[in-house]
Amino acid sequence: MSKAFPEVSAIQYEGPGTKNPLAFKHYNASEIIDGKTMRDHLRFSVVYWHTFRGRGLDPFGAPTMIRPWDDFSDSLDNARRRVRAAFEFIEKLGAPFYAFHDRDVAPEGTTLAQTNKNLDAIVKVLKEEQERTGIKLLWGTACLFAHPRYAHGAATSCNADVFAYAAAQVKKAVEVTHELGGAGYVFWGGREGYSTLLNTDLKRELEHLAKFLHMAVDYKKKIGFKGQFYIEPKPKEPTKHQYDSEAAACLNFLREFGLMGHLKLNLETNHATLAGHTMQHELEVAAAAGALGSVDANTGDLMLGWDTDQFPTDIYLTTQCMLTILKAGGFTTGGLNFDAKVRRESYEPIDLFYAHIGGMDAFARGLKIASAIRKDGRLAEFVRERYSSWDTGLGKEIESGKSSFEALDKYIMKKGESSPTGSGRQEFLENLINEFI
Ligand code: XLS
Ligand code: NI
Ligand code: NI
Repeated sequence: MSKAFPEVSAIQYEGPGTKNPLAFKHYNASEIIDGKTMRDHLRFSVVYWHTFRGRGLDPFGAPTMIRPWDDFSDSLDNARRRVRAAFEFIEKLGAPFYAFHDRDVAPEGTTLAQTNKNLDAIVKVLKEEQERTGIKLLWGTACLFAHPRYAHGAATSCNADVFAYAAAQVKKAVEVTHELGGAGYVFWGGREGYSTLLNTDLKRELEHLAKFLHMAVDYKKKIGFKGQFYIEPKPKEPTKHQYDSEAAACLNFLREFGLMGHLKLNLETNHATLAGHTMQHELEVAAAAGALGSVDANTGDLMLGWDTDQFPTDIYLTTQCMLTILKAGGFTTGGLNFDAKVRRESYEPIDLFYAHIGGMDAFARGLKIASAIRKDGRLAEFVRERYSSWDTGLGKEIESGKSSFEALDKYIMKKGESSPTGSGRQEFLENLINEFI
């Protein structure tokens, strides 16, 4: 087969001084940071849907993307060619992982049986390419949002038949993820929400979603799939309200329905900002619950209220992300998955390289900066000192559960007023961060 990207060879690390736009300035895969290679810290992943299925169409205009290897038909041959092109791209880029939805890789047939057969045919090619290149599957997932049958939801549909269809689809998607040695599997509730409460039994829908996930957990055990399950929060779009709206809502749902421990969170930057949070907030919330799993690395446009899925280039953002990820002990099964798409105007194949190289360099810098901040120690020391009243005496007693309202009342009555609290020093700390950027 002729090459999809004949003008590009393997992207190399050339260092910060290079003017070569097809080289890394900061991502040096084998460089050791804090005892681990950058490759193992960052675990970059390329998404199949935006990068190999995105065509640049929007509600106002036709597709723009030029993809010479793709005739845009639904044939299996086209799907096979696309796999070869995808792996050529990921291999030249030097990303160790990829991620896909079942329907990104293989076309739907007229029945589920036919669709599953199509999927099997393409999984065979994916497996071949994984073996040829050493590229691994970060996670698989099922598209439970594109087909009209899912317009009212999948696991939260008002129609029990649709729930059954979704279950059968996820069963198959988990099987192929297992077959491909996937490190994880993602549940993103693309239609699990509502457009109006007037027609919605919210309590029942949430219970159904929980039942669905419990069945998935049972099935995972049954087939011996050891990959990590994740749930991916997003507050809105496509529905007006999505049940998995943000990290805290997901954690509450998992706890309420006995699913904690079975699923971690896959957090996406643009979803965090749509929920009115910073990405670092979402990461901290997940980490505090021991549920920080993986990251869909992208960024939104704060001027726009939808999921623009742009490539991350903001060093301040990547630094904040890496500070929290390093503090939480780094990725185990998860990674930095570029759930991001090139702009409609960036329609040439080469733009896919520029976009990913930029995202990888931005996170590599974030990693180096975060590691330097941690090594320097002043930030952590400030936070430690700020809470030092909890390390001994009264604070220690409260934390260890040895106190009570009566005891505290007695203590403060005797003292008359609390001791002064030190300055929060926000500006000082912001300046400190900038020292490293
Ligand atoms: C959409 C989601 C989706 C998930 C996978 O906004 O980010 O792409 O990551 O279904
Ligand atoms: Ni995502
Ligand atoms: Ni998204």
